[in-house]
Amino acid sequence: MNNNIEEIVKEAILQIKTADLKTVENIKIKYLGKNGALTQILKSLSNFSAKDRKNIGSKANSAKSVIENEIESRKETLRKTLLEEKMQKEKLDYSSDFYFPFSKGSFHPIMQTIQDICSIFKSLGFSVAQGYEIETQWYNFEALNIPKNHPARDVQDTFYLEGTEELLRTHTSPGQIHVMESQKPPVRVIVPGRVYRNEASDATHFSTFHQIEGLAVDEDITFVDLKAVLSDFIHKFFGYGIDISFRPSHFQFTEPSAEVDVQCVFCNGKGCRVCKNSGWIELLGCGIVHPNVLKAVNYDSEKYTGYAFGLGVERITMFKYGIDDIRLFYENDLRFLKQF
Ligand code: FA5
Repeated sequence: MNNNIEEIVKEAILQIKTADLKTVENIKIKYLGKNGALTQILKSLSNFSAKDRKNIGSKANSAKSVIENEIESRKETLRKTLLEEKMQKEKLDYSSDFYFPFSKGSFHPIMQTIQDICSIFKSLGFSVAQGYEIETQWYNFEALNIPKNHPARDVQDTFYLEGTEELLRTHTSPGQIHVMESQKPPVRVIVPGRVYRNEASDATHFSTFHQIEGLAVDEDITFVDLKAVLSDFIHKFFGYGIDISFRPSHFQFTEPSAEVDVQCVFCNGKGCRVCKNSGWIELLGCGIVHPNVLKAVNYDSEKYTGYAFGLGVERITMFKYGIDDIRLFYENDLRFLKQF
């Protein structure tokens, strides 16, 4: 009888190993069901002596658990395989219109330009840092060599936060100060961000817009490095056929300073509403970092020099895509946004 039980277990396990879900249920009935092989043995125990009954009964019961466990583990394996097959078959393609009937989103053109500009400057060895939209007057003005009551503060009409010393930054230049406070030269960084100015809108001016600040500080940096890096950037961004002009200018935080203009694409330099009949559109301000700015962050202004620039992201995007009014970026008109 003992041999018989072992044979039954072997036979059952062999069958279970290759059984599908339906067969496995039949095997269960065959061995453990009401008239199953093991049930028959257990039912017949009364025919045996007390000693054999105990021995055979215990063997038959453990054989029963072995077969039950085997069946459960086979079922589990089969269920998992079926589920995997099903998932594989029913894998959803979310890019397909069939499963996703809504139109796909895209980045706002301003965000796209910021990403494009960042990746060009990264390829030129610059890292990317973040500044703060709410700034103190020290970071936005004083540290940038714009002392209290200086007329230069009137140039940028500022949104002050009521009852505080704080303001909405008028440019990304305070980002330069944060970077220099947190690291020693050499520095090569760009700081993209949104800026605010309390000024009237027209085709090229808006009260909220984006800038990308650039800063490089090291020994022996000159205006030639600045010109080279900006020309390289502009050519990489717009292509090599573009006309650029470096025009002398004034910023409190750079000396000498310049503004970079590109020939107006809307009128090919003849003069129009967008370029205010000048034939040129101003893209950015730049210059050699003023020694007072280096001193404000405890850099040795005898040892180090640097250049800085601030690009207008909306202007660059207008120029790249031939958009003749900055306000279009902020009207949330889907017919406009869908083109990007
Ligand atoms: C500045 O903001 C300086 N911080 C730039 C700078 C940085 C100079 C580092 C030197 C060194 P400006 O006010 O000119 O400069 O603004 C820089 C650029 O932002 C402009 O060339 C223009 O492209 C863009 N810009 C300025 N005002 C507006 C506006 N209201 N709307 C949209 N773009 C603007």
